[in-house]
Amino acid sequence: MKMGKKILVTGSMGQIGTELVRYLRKIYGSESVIASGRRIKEDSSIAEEGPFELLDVTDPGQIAAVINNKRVDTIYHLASILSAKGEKDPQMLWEINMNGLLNVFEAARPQGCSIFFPSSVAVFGPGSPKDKTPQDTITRPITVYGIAKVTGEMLCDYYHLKYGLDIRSMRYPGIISNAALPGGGTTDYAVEIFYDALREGKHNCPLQENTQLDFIYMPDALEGAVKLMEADPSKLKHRNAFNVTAFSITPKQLYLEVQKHIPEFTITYEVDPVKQAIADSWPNSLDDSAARTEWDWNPQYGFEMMTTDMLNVLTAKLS
Ligand code: AKB
Repeated sequence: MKMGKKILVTGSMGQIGTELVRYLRKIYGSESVIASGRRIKEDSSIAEEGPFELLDVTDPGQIAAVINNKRVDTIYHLASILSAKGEKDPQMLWEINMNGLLNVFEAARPQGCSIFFPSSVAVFGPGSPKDKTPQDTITRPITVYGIAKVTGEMLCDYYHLKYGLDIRSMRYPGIISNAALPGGGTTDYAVEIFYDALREGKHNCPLQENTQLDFIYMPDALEGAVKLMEADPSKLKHRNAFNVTAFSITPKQLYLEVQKHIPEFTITYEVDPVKQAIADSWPNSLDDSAARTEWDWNPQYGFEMMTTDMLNVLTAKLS
């Protein structure tokens, strides 16, 4: 176990936070990782498993108090609204995602905390190359979520260059996971399809069957975040933010892969125009060679292996 760090995780009851807190506690020790969130969710045990603080990232004073009182030196700032939900209330998204990030930077500045900021494939837009989208290319998104992520990436650079904060970031594609559900994202279907296959034997997909998007499995998302934060800074030519991916699939391909395990499983398509427009504006596939070269991004789970593991874990969980 690596000791000596004091880590704060914001948004700890979300899809990534729930698993990242447990992962970090295994590496750095339970008492070294402070989970936080605006409220305690009834279906989450994160607040009982180790240190927890009620923390609203839209309140700068609350963040500064936790950082100072708990002597925090590293922040994984996950609190955010996802893409599809953001389109329903852009102002709320801006308040939480953008002003929340600014508040975290300002509170972290006097203490010189290191910060992990999850960016997203949502930074890309219709003008970006669709296939093998390069690390450095046009980023003109059409969602408020994407605009906040691009601005966030630029602020990461600004706070690094101007104030020397050690901020690192990666552009997550859709993340497939089996602990906490995602909510309000465009890629959520790729998690819901597993629950629906096992519980109902059918799934109603909000995206067209041929909509191709990048994904990674949660164990790789967690390992990647810590690997990036632990990487030798002299090797990082890019900081904000690295493209990462493991596999690029369509709803139909995912359906057929799940059906190999559950032959009676069926799918229908009822397209959500908001989600479809967002997905259509995102890349089909990313070029993640910079992450592979600069800090050894090396996802372990491919498409088939992820599907088998998801079904095994969820079958045990739901039985
Ligand atoms: C979403 O769908 O909004 C997120 C993302 C790709 O950033 N999962």
